Amino acid sequence: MLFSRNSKDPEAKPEGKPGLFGRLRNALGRTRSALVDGIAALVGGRKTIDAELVEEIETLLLSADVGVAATQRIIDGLQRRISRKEVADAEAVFRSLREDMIAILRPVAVPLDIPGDAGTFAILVVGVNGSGKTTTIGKLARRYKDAGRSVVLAAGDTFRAAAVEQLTRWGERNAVTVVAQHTGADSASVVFDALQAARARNVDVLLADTAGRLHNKAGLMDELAKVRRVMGKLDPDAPHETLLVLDGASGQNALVQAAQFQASVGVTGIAITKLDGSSKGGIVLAIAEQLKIPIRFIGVGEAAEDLRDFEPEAFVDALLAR
Ligand SMILES: Nc1nc2c(ncn2[C@@H]2O[C@H](COP(=O)(O)OP(=O)(O)OP(=O)(O)O)[C@@H](O)[C@H]2O)c(=O)[nH]1
Ligand SMILES: [Mg+2]
Repeated sequence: MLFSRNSKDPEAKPEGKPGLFGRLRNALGRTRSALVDGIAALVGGRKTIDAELVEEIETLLLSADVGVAATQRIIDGLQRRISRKEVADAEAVFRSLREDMIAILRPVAVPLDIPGDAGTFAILVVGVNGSGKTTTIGKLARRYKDAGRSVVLAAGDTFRAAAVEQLTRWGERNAVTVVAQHTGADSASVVFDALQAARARNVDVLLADTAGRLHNKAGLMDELAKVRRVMGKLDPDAPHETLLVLDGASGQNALVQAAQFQASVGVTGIAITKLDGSSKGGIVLAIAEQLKIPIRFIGVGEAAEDLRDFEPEAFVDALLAR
């Protein structure tokens, strides 16, 4: 565990388990205390909402990794409302932030829609080392199984010795077939075999793991492009989704990674993981404002149910909860 969860949840269910919103709120606790507690302290101690206060809020947003562009938009919104005399107290400040944050996030909150009868839907999962690719695949396998979909996993990370084993464990836990070869095998060939098998068996969803790779290593990015190409030989629309997994604690570097993966292999969706361990959850806003790529999922813990559909209102409310 990267942090110890706050067990005191006023909305806790009778059996002692926090509800979905409570879990999200707990998970975002670090970012919230960096951002919201700071703003509340600033606003609470003042009689007037003035320029100096706005500047301090701006600094807090930037240090929570909200990024320059999204911060500017949120601050502009706040200033506009102040000049219209709509913001006179702390509540109004928070309302202003909430409104603009949701406006930034809403356009990228596009759920991953898997059609029911269109053959195997192939999801290629990419990202830098340790961002959470394999774990996200395991969580997705569980989610799709629970929804009554058939699933096959492709152990396309043939580089790291323990990678196949890690994926196989997720497969076993969820009674899902894992197609794998030996360490050092050609990743494209593993994914090709897996997609072929999945299509032959009319499987609904193929989830293809890949080795973590630094976004600035051209050779490794070419290898990913090859994986894409061979998938396209079996089905011109495959991969139907290229899901980039970004570590929510990696700060502004996540934006650089995304740009590189986008240029090399094309990215159709993003999952942002480890928001539970990070005080920099504002990166979600930076990603939304600057990349305009759909954010499909957020990871807020290591358990299967800790992969959530990305819902802007729930996210912002959990972030700004006091
Ligand atoms: N707290 C927390 N941990 C996570 C989350 N997602 C993944 N992890 C942890 O992050 C670590 C790395 O996850 P992996 O899924 O192995 O990452 P990967 O991208 O497959 O790594 P490589 O294959 O080495 O590139 C593991 O310890 C996971 O349990 C999350 O949302 N929250
Ligand atoms: Mg992995």
